[in-house]
Amino acid sequence: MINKLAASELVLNPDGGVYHLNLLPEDIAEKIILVGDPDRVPKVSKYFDKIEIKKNKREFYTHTGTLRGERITVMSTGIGTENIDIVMNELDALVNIDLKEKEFKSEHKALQLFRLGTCGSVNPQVEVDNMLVTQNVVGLDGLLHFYQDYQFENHFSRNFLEKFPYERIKPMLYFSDWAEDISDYYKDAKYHGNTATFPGFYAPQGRQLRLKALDDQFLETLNDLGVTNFEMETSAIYGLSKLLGHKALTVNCVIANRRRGEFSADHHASEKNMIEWVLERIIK
Ligand code: R1P
Ligand code: URA
Repeated sequence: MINKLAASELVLNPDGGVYHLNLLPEDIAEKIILVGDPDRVPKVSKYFDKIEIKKNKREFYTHTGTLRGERITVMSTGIGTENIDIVMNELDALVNIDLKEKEFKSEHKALQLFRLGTCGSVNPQVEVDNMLVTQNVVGLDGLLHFYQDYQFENHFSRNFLEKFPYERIKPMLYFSDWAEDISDYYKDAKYHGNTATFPGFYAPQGRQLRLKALDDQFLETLNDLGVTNFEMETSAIYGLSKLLGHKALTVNCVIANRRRGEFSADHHASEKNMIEWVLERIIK
């Protein structure tokens, strides 16, 4: 007997589309660019030959069109891994669940997901206004603790977990083996690194305005464990992609050098560079 997903579990809109993303299966391409900031969506889609679909709900803005004749989607995720939980599950539902029958499809479809984000570096040598491709990611956000079957191990993760000193934080580590498969495309990125993803921008990333953070040496400690940069989405993108059978790669533009206290003088220009650099490589 086939179990159908209940209306409370796979929530759909009156038009049959997925609840938060407000999209139908035909609204997305297999190649999807994920950006945090909704304002970054038109900055990407302006390079498309044409835009066929524009839809939005809350912070999730989607444009689908063609670039050099190939179908492509750009979507904003807003800030944080809790939004990525929604984005990944609903994107997967669009391709791997029959939304009318509310049943899993027998054939699996793998999406290609590219996060184009911004980040802060914690390695003093990683300079602002350059791009960094994420090889390994340390999830300090906690999302993947709620899923089963999440153990991803490699040399970096074993070393990190052995030496991580903060008992009250439970790291989860992931890596993109796809990043290795397609590294030829990205080998000219200035930096390849190990990203840490956090559930906040201030104390979680060691920033102290009026409140003290956990440890004054937080940035140095994580950098000593091999972390190059901080942001707020990649752990969930890499972890859930692995579990759901999708391919994912994060390219972040470094807009802050935390160890030197520097912020990009023109992060819009760096963002534009990154968009053009990635679009050239995604679709030849
Ligand atoms: C914080 O300012 C936001 O910027 C970074 C962080 O991951 C977080 O989402 O990425 P985006 O520029 O893609 O939003
Ligand atoms: N995004 C982050 O999450 N942290 C930074 O320092 C810069 C961008």
